[in-house]
Amino acid sequence: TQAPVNVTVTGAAGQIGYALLFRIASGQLLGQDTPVKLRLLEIPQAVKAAEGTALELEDGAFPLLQGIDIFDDATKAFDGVNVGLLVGARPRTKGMERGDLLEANGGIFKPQGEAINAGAADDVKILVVGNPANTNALIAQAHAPDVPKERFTAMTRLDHNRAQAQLAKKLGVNVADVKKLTIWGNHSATQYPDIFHAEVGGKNAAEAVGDQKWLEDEFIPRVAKRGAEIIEARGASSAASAANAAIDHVYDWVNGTAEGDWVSMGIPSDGSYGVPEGIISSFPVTTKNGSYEIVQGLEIDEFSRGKIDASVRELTEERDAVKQLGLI
Ligand code: NAX
Repeated sequence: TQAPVNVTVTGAAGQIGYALLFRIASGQLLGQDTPVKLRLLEIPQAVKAAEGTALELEDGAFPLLQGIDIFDDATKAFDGVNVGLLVGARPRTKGMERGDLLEANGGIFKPQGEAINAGAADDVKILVVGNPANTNALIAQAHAPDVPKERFTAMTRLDHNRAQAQLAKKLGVNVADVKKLTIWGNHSATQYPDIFHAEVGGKNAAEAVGDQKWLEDEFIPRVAKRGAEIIEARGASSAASAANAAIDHVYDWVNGTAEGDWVSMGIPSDGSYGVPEGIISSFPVTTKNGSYEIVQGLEIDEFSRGKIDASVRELTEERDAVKQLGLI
């Protein structure tokens, strides 16, 4: 058997953490042949709650779980990290301006980036879930100059999965029949879920839908605002579905995407599709042997171009704001 993989989870005592940790322990993050060691990071006030979760993890008697350590110090938590799930973040509270939000998160993701730089394993892979995820990933990346830039990613897989489910429902097919969907841009309400290259049972999805009005007035806003719909219904933000998407993101990054399909990941742009180099934006990607590649050569029509540009503009504004704050 393999040596255990060190998985660091921040915000471990939060609601996503609670849904995520048991699935990691059961082998769903990396596969059924890969033992894991969990390294949980929390703020001091939440360490006790994380310890409670650790007791329950023990009670799961997971054969692949080879250890749990709990820290309130990022340098320790990221020591030897192979896979880092950065879930803990500072949420926007009443009266907070965007600048305040970015600054508060800078106070979290800067030291975590430094800790990753100091202690991460050579093969480290980072997924930022905590919002604003794309820009938080950019901040962490900026403070980890010794780690290859492409190892810092942000989660848009929940948006991808939401789009897949909505499209399957509309067409009355199984989600597994929907392939090649793309989320472009920011994990925010400006994101663009693109069905023009998607396939349903081998046919073009946009043609199968044949309803531009549904696309513009229902599908795109429903996917982009699904988070708010969940809060409205549940009285709390998406947790198990977010944890599920984090599992999907990392599993596919490590184990590869299926032939004839792709996934969406927030990754540092290489300038593809006119997205400014360096910002962390969502793209269609295929993965293989632990690395990913942007799907090239897709034709982008005027409608899609406008949507992608709008979301990318928001990302460049966020980047400029954190630059101005001295966070990158
Ligand atoms: P919770 O508030 O339940 O949990 C967050 C946890 O993070 C808390 O236990 C808190 O103590 C901890 N924390 C705060 N600062 C920390 C630090 N510096 N180091 C370590 N831990 C720290 O939030 P939860 O519902 O779990 O959501 C976590 C984050 O995911 C939020 O930022 C949320 O906005 C974001 N989401 C991102 C999604 C995505 O698709 N990218 C979707 C779901 C979710 O909304």
